Order: sequence, then structure tokens, then C-alpha cells
Amino acid sequence: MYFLRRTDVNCVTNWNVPLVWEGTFDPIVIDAIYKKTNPRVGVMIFAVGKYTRFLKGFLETGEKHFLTDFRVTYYIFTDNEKEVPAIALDEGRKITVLPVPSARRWQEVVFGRMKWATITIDKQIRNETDYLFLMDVDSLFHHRFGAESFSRLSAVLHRGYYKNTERVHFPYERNPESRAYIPVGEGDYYYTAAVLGGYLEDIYNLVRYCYEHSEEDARNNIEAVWQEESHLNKYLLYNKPTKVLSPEYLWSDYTKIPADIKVVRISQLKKNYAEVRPN
Ligand code: UD2
Repeated sequence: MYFLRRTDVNCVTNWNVPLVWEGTFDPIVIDAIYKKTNPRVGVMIFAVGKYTRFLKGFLETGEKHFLTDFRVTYYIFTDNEKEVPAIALDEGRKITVLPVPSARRWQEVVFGRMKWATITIDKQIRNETDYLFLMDVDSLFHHRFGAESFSRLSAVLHRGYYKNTERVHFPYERNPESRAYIPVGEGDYYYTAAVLGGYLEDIYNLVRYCYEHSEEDARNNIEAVWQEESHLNKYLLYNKPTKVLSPEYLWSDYTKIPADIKVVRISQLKKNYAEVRPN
């Protein structure tokens, strides 16, 4: 018998959508429900410069834990196709490699994700995918990441701010000149840009918004404090997610696991920033 209850955490947001934690869904039932429609799932990952070294671990562990038994296409954006490893994929799963230019600054890559996602959805992916996820590559899957993550727009709580932090201390962009500006006193949660997903058109609206607004900032010589993550947080304040995923969906090897995190589904790897980023 699967007990679907947690009393130690909020399982619903104050706009009444699910806040997903281990112990709040039946994994077999929820996968079976979504399996009936056999959705096509796309996952966009960027591996530019030295980040190609993370592809093997991401893909191998993704095959063990990410929507197993669903149709999945990994869209890998890279400036070095030769470094994309050959990984054995299960039936119904494939890799599509998409070339992007190299970057001089790491910020170009994280902003560029929103640009290339927008362009590539328009050019190609719109006809190939029902659900689309965007993920950081420097991480490993450790536990099931299944159909409980599906909704029109699913965002993940940033592990650093999901509890014991008042909204005034969320690291939103506070410069009123920036398009990512959120006034003090506003905000629901602080979301990570490292994992998000939803219906293709909902994700398209989000990435296009972040792309266009960061371009507008750039024309005014402004770079938001957490780059595309700042624009994402602004978007999600006024376009509420239809599901919120707990930090189980993106933890970090740097951070001790507290009692309310019963499973870590993805964990960000420790990395030497100075060595791995262009500058
Ligand atoms: C945080 C966010 C990240 C992004 C970034 C923006 C978390 C866990 N991560 O990550 O999503 O919002 O801040 O400031 O909250 N990449 C490359 N080549 C590069 C640099 C980056 O391919 O040279 C790609 C790669 O897929 C990587 C992602 O961009 O996983 C994010 O970059 P990061 O890991 O350097 O950013 P980080 O750890 O500060």
C-alpha cells in the first residue's frame, strides 16, 4: 500500500497547484496514466566548451532514471560534435545533436540557451515534441524522475531558498532598470533555471520571453544578477507554474541533504568553475 501523504512539507502552492515531493504520488499509477497518451518528450541540454565532459554521466544516468519507458529525445546543443559520447539508449529514445557557436564568456552560454531554444523550437522541435524539458548538463540522475513532473509548466524550487528564507531575501533582480526587476515584497518562490519542463508551447513562451527580455537588457548595458534565471523568475511570478517540483528535482553535491529531502532525483556535480568555464 502506497501512503500518499506528507505532513512535514506543503504539498500545494497558495494558487492551488501541486507541490511535488516523494510520498505525494504513486509512481506506478502516475506513469501508467500518462503512458496511455505515449507523449514525445524532448530534453534540451547545452554542452559548450569543456562542458562536453559531463554528457556521458548525464545521459547514462538519464537512461536509468529519466522517464524510463517513455519516448525521449535528448537535444544536445554543442560547439564540438566530436565530443558527444556514443551511449546505448533504450528503445524509443534518441539523441539529436545541434551545433551552436563557441562562447567567449560563460554568460553567453546561459543566455544563449534561451535564444537557441527559441530558434530551434521554431525551426524544428515544434513538430517533434509534446513535452519539453531544459536541464543543466553538469549533473547526474540518482533516482526516478517520472511522469509526476508533467504539467503545462513545471518549475523546480531552488534548493538554497525553499525554506527558512523570507521572500525579501530571494536573489531576484532588484534593479528597476532591468526587465527582470521584481520589487521587494513580491514573489512566491525562487526557482532554479537548471531544470524546468512543460508543454512545448508553454516552454516556448517562457524561453522566448527570457530571450527577448535579456536582449533588451543587453541593449541597455544591463545583465541581470542571475542571468537567464532572473528573467525566468520574473516570468514565473506573473505566469504561475501549473506544478511546482520540490528541490528533490535538483539538489547539489555541495549541499547536505536535510530530513525533508527523502530522495535526490538529480544532483548538480561539484566543479572547478575557474577551470571548466571559458572565463
Ligand atoms: C546556475 C544555474 C544555471 C544558470 C546559471 C546562470 C543552478 C543549479 N544552476 O548554474 O541553470 O541559471 O546559474 O548564472 O541553479 N554551460 C556550457 N558551457 C559553459 C557554461 C555553461 O555548456 O561554458 C551550460 C551547461 O549546460 C551548464 C549550464 O550551461 O550545465 C549552466 O552553467 P553553469 O553550470 O556554469 O552555471 P551554474 O552552475 O552557476
